[in-house]
Amino acid sequence: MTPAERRQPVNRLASSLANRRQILLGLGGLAGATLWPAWTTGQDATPAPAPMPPLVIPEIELVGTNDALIFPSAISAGINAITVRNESDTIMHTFAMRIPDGLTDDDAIAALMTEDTPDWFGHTLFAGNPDEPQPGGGELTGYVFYVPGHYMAVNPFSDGIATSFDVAGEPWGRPAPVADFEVGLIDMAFLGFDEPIPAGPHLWRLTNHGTTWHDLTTLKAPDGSTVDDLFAAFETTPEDQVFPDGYMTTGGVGATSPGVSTWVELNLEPGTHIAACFLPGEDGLPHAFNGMITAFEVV
Ligand SMILES: [Cu+2]
Repeated sequence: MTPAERRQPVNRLASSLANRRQILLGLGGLAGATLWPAWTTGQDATPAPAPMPPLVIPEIELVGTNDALIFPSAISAGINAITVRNESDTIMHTFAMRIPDGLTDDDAIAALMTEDTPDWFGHTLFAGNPDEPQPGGGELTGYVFYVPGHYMAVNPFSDGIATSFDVAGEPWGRPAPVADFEVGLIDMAFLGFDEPIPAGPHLWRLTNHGTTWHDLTTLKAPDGSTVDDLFAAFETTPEDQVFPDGYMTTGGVGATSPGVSTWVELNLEPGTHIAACFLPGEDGLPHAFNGMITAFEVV
């Protein structure tokens, strides 16, 4: 096979690029070691591969109202841009989980309703998603990677309203967005809040490096306040109020499984904030009560 003949499949693949998997599979079937120098030096008049077509990331809306959670019944696998809009009059807190093959929506709802959660619940996939947009139309946008399967999205703050959806197709090909910040979630702490965070809109990537589910809530707090101040304020907060007076949610991400990355654009104002994970652990307590909470400054 001449070098030109070897290049043909590569050029054809590059110019007809539908996703990266095609390229990877194509190169894997060729003599990569001899192919690479000829392909990169362009020693003859073979035209350069056509520019790659843009890889379009689907834009999907998740809308919460007082009595419904609205999401497409089917989306494509891979990275999706998710905008969560809160049209209810209270906090919207959502998560999406993959229901294991062979189980039904009813099985998933039963698992959510019982205190004695079944085994699968602890290791099914929680994909992470932008979370806690402001009531009355607030929006948060982020990026979520979905593997194929059947999912259920739940908003526990509106009487457990849920909707299920299917994810199908090839999850390869759409590149992960480039984030401004990296935040790590571990058992039981956050990584990445040692330095002040610049104010304004920034894309955060959160990765769960732990062994159990985690999420992130950011709260605008009274300037100079500490985690202890927040805990003290909770003690006098009425039961029907989610956060104490003076503390306002400024967005975060919903439940995220170990090994999963999820992205959210947060737009924080200067001042003291709190980052916390309120997901329950095996002891039934929110992780925040076991140390997964920190104050940080936005400047
Ligand atoms: Cu946690």
